[in-house]
Amino acid sequence: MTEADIDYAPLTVDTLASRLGDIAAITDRLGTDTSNWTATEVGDGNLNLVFIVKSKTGSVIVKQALPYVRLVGDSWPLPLKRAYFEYHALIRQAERDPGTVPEIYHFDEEQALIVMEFFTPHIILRQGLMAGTQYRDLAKVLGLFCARTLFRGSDLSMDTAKRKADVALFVGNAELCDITETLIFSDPYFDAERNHHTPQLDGLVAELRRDVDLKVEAHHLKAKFCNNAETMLHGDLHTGSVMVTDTETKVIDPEFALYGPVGFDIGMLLANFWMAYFAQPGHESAPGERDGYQNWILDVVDEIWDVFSSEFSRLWREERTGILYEHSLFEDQGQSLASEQALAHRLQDIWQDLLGFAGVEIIRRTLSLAHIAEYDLIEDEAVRASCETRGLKLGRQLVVNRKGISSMNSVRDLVQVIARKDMI
Ligand code: SR1
Ligand code: MG
Repeated sequence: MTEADIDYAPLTVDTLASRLGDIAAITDRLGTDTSNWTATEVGDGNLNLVFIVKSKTGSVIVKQALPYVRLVGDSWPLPLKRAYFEYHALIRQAERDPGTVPEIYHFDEEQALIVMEFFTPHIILRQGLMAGTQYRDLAKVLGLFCARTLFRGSDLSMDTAKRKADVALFVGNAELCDITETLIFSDPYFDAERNHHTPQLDGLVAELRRDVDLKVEAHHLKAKFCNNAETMLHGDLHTGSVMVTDTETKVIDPEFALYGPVGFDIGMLLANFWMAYFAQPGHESAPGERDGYQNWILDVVDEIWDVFSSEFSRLWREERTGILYEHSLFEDQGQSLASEQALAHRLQDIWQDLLGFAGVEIIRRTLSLAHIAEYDLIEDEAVRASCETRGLKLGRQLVVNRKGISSMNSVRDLVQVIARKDMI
């Protein structure tokens, strides 16, 4: 059966109650009297329908894949099966880092829909970063989430037959992988049809596209992304995939899940904080108003990396049950220091990879199809271009010079030097 043969139909606010009103997992929460339900479509992402459905007794999120890319329209078809991969990723993330992702109440593969926990009063982190709001425990939750999901989805931890079965399962998410491979690693480096950028960047864009070192390194990173099925990645871990309140942080939307290199998720995440940092002058009401907030963003980045590396190290020492770096070869031979040496090497590889992946993420969010609200909502084009230019300068450095950047302090210095320079 192909997707064309099935009885799929997109939900609307008017049909949702009649179509979902007899599903126990939903009526348990909203009640059986669907006349009390209200549905609002709130999808503001690039791909799907998202409904908040409420009644007097509860609320749920209903997320349904559309057969095309919502951002572009039906000229860009996209398979419905991405909901299946999101469902499988959410189940695995919930096991590996309990309490951080939404609980699933119901999954309908044919209708490509997932009914899940509605996080309220949480907002999308990207909105909070534009508003200049600080969040407690944000870095801790994100650092732990990355370390636990990335370690526990790999051959450092899993039964290898199960991991191989998972690699086979997620390999089917080829079309979403293709979006990442194309939009992140290739499109920004030539005049691709879907690209767009702020006009004042024309000169810099031409320079970047002539930059042989940048193009070669971006492609080395693409090769790493395509060839290294190390662990199950979230696959799209930017600040639009994080929901927050003052005290809680949650991670959503793993429909791009795939097996890939450990450094990818964390690199994409840090890139989005660095872009939020450079975008702040476009959101302040007086010059310098957001200086303190920019420092807070850099503190968050420092802490995410610290928490990630400590938790990854703890898991390495306490949960290394997979086929890689077996205890029988190291600790059991009285060679704990050898296992520490191997850990240091792995963290060093992850560090260099994450810098590179962060760099290409920054560049693509400025030049390729899918941009970020922090930049796009800056109305003054000259201000927007100067924020974006700073990001591009950092992105290029991270991609080309990642092997020469040894610590987060060096990145912090680099970010601050770039921030002080006159750009346009
Ligand atoms: C066509 S989809 C564009 C982007 O939106 C998603 O959130 C991913 O980041 C993807 O690259
Ligand atoms: Mg998304």
